[in-house]
Amino acid sequence: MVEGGYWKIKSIIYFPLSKPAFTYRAPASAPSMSFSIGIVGLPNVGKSTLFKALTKKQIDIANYPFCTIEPNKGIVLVPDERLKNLADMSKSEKIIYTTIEFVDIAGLVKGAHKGEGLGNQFLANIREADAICHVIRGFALGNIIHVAGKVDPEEDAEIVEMELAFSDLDAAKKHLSKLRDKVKSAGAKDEKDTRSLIELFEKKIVPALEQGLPLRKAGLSAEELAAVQYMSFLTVKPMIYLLNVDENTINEAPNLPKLKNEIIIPVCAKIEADLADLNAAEAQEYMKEMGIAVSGLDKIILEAYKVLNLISFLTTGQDETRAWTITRGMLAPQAAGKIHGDFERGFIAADVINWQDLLTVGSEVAAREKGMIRLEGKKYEVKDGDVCVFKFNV
Ligand SMILES: Nc1nc2c(ncn2[C@@H]2O[C@H](COP(=O)(O)OP(=O)(O)OP(=O)(O)O)[C@@H](O)[C@H]2O)c(=O)[nH]1
Ligand SMILES: [Mg+2]
Repeated sequence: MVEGGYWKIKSIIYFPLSKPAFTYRAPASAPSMSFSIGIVGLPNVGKSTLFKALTKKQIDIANYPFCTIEPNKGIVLVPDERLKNLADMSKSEKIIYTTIEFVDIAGLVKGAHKGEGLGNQFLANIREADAICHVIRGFALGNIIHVAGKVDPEEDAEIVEMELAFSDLDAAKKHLSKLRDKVKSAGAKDEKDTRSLIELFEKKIVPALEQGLPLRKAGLSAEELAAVQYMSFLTVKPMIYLLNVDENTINEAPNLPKLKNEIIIPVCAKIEADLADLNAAEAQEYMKEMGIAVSGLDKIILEAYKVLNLISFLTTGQDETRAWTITRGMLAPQAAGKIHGDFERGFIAADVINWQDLLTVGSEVAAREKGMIRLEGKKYEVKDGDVCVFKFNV
């Protein structure tokens, strides 16, 4: 009862009367970090054309939790059929797809590390990327200039690999000299560690890079790689190769050049650009006409998931159905931590059911009645397609 007046409610703020000691629903849409992929290649190979095609449509429809995006960064939703089905079952208000960020940079030329072309400083923009997408020109000369005057995918790829290695070499040498200075100053606490790092740089890292060998192929052990993770070396990152082919040769996969046993994904930036301008039904029709089963974007995402060793687990409820990206092998508490730090810190257990099983039985209640929901603990390794409900207490 309010004396002598009336209530005028301007806004309503909801707050819990007492903090529940035991909650286990995911809060609505905490922003999650995207995995990011940097796009490299020679100039005029179609990097920006592809980048624009990949990110154009997606940005329009995206319900992503980022407000500003720099012009050379684009967020792409990871298509996931499972979400729609689960959202229908749960009558979810919204679907939140997991995302991948693409970063487009200038083209590298031979000698970029010595300042040729635009130099190589712009590589700093992809140092933090999780993987690299290397675009190689496969489309004919026509009126689009090729820096070397001829289309030679193998040689072009080699030039780019070398420039990435030289960029890492530069960083490695600078760091090595710092390490040497450090060990000279007497009484350095971590002298032993520093000396073994110096040895790793001198014996393995610098010699490999001097030969233009990417570090991921330099035979470093997992421990050695972990020891230099803070360097964000470009040539350690997994690489996806894309061959940007003419639209009339997109289906001639057997003619693809062999790149030192690497898997090359053929895409046609031009077709992707056309697809980006169509609605879903038109795009389907166009792809059928061109004889393409999977769009370039889907191919890149599938490959990225493979090389990055990624999987998705799912959450579903009335407010939202959502996919969360994690690394294969991640245990339940860390996976829960992707949703919220508290979920990891106060992890108790997880209710888990495969998405297909849940759909088949039709509802969480029915699944519970049939005893199909498993209670998993801290040691549980989350699987692709697991629908999870985390229980925690902080
Ligand atoms: N015929 C044909 N032309 C293409 C294709 N992809 C891109 N191009 C053309 O090639 C030119 C260069 O494309 P961009 O996407 O700007 O190339 P880029 O790799 O970003 O180049 P830089 O930013 O200079 O390193 C443009 O005129 C594109 O229209 C393709 O698949 N087929
Ligand atoms: Mg460009």
